[in-house]
Amino acid sequence: MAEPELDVAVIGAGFAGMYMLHRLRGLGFRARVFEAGSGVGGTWYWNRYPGARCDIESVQYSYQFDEALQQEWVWSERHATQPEILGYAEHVAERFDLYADIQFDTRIEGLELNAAGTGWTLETEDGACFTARFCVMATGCLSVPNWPALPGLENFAGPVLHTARWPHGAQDFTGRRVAVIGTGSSGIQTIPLVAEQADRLTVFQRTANYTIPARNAPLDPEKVRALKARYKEFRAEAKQTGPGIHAVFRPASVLEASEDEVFERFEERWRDGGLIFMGAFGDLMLTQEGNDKAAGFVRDKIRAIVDDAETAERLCPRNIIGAKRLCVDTDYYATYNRDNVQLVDLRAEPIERVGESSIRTGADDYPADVVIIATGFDAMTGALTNVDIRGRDGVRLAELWDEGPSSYLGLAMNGFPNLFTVTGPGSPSVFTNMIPTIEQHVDWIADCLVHARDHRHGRIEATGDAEQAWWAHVQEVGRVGLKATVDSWYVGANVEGKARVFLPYLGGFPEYCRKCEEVVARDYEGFAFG
Ligand code: NA7
Repeated sequence: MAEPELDVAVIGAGFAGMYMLHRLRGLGFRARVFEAGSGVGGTWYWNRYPGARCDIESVQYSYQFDEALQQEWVWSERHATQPEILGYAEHVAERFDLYADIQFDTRIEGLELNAAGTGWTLETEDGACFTARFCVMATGCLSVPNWPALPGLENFAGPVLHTARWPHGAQDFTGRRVAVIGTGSSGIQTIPLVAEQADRLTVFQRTANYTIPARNAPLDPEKVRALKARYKEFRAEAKQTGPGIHAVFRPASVLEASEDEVFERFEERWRDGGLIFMGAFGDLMLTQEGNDKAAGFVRDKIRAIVDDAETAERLCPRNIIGAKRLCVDTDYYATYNRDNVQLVDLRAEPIERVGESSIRTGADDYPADVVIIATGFDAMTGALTNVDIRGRDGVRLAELWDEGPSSYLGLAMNGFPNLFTVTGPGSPSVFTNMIPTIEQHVDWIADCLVHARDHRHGRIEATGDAEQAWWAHVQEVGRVGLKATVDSWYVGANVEGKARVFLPYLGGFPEYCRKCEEVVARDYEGFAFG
């Protein structure tokens, strides 16, 4: 059999693929990254809509593998904008000379396991083929756009812009009538900015969402200096929390606190802003009664901010707060006080048809020159099932996962030897601070590859038993509390026809790391080598 061209092929040049490449090269592996886009950054390359920002604080949403990098890079704001995060990714690519081994504008369409089960053939969209001993899918959790089935959308005369595939270059909405469909994080971030420009903005909301003020602001250089003086310790402390985020998570029970205290604590968190709102009490996600207190607090805020009582009620979510990912915004609710903004409740009047220059619901016809689709992603599995991955005996991953995915640690799948996933389903990924979690996964994969090389193993594969046991554990932990009770992308419920399965691991970052370390200590327990 011919020698494969590469030791390791990495798919995707987001934060996972970039760091994977850096590690692999440092270890002497022949590695190349294949990237569909024309630049690095992954989700931050594609999601260029106005208002796009990270909901994790910039000083935490960044790499820590290189002390000089984290000391020298200067973030300007508490929550970094998409252009700043993209600039950071580009800086890292240049700083570590990653561009030399990234092949851009190359979409991998298929992966085929060789007959011996010891390597993969990669097929690109253009029909080119590459061979590699190992493949690492660094394809991201939020990278495949979810397009809504809207009858007539193809006949709309103006631009149709998906937040997750935003065109390069500024879009000018001045004098235009804009429709936004979807009120998740992307919609909530972009709506206030589009409203400032557009002549008219009509927001089509299917489910009202909870959002907390970001309280974004320039970073205080003094505070940053103090943080950088102990960055390593700060990072280590962050890793001890469930989400891997440095913040105060109060363990106290909301059910045992007095009404005054409950109000005080929520008020404090609302004032401070950000995702950490849910850290006000330790049991907000455990009981309906406790959760109602947080939900009720936010609903009262919405009613206080939004002038029109009917609009305020439409904006008030009725489901569990924190079951879907909490949103973080700047002036979202207040935007509905503008004369040029209108909210349409799709539960009361579903979209019937998109016309050439309007959107028709059961109740009215709303004129539009531009449609912004903010309907999210085929999260966590979409980027894996979108590649035609054919494992042992020609089994297709997409077919195997038809009833829902399964994975060992979110890192590897039985039947697909020598294939790793970074933050795959069954990893803590989206419940944690993604970049540090990516670093943990990449380091684990790098160590595993070195182990295989040192022991002259040509094949590494998760065993079926280990995968089943881990997946059962992921499902069991996912059922704890209220998270799984709501339709969300965490359970695959946002994509029509997708199996409803709990996708990320809810057991927390420390517990996950402990398990990964234990696997290694037990000589890669749950993996078969050949
Ligand atoms: P999300 O959070 O999945 O939000 C998508 C929004 O689009 C949400 O309001 C959906 O309503 C709505 N949606 C989806 N399909 C439709 C159709 N067919 N018609 C009308 N409305 C629809 O995606 P985002 O991009 O905002 O954010 C994803 C993550 O990125 C976010 O959680 C952060 O982690 C960053 P629904 O609630 O399903 O009724």
